[in-house]
Amino acid sequence: MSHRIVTSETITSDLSGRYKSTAGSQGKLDPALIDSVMEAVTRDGYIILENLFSPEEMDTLKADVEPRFKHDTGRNNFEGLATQRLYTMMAETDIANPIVEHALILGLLDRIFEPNYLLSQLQVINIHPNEAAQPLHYDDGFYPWPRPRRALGAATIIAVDDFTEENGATVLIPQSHLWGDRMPTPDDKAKRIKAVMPKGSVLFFLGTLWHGGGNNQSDSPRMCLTAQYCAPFCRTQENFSLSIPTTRVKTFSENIQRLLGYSIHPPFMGMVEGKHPRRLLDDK
Ligand SMILES: O=C(O)CCC(=O)C(=O)O
Repeated sequence: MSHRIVTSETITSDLSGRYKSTAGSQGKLDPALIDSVMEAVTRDGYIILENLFSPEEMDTLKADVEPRFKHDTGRNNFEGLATQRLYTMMAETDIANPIVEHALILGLLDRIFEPNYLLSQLQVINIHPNEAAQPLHYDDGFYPWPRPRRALGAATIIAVDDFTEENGATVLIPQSHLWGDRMPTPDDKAKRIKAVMPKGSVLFFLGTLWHGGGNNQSDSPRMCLTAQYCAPFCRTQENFSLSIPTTRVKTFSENIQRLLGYSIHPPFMGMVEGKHPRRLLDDK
């Protein structure tokens, strides 16, 4: 039996008059570069982009976010009982915005998702010494849709500190994005690799890839920034519309505004009173 999606053009076309999509408006990159990165992502489920950001940018980010942690530990073994997490950072600081909207990252997301994909969550994760390994998981697992399937999410993990064999570098199982609905077996776990990378590098991976934070056996914390993105018709993990005041969003770039939900999935998902949500950012 074949499955067909039958829909009317009205349901798929962009009905907004004033605010046409700004998707794909980031700085242009050589399409051949995006092709070669996407080839690895499609095959392996991930890629490491070494030194995409400078060590100095990472030091500046660290100095900005470190005083903002509100808790010394997480609340369970998923958040990490020896791990600090900073949520909703855009409400306080825009230090991470250029990283969230880096042209290469948006270029990859443009290939993976429909226009007007969303930022699903943004966190700083600081794994302290003696932290145990996080349970393996895949990030878009909360969308109840059978696997194997397309990715409904994608993520970046940016090494703010060097990621080493000892200090809790993210652990992942290459090609696990292709699996059906199953848990990792002992054989799969034997194929785990650690995303060892110098600070300023980015682990980019699909929401269907099995991974987790590593155990930190070193004597220093391991900090990362992580941004997760999702398809424009999926619910985001963090409810940024409620947590980031419009007055702050007005000061952000169009890319960030779009990622935070001041955009629509055609014809009108995301509307406010039947209108494009970007109108909320207009000066009255
Ligand atoms: O910190 C890491 O390396 C990964 C964390 C992670 O996958 C998560 O918290 O969902």
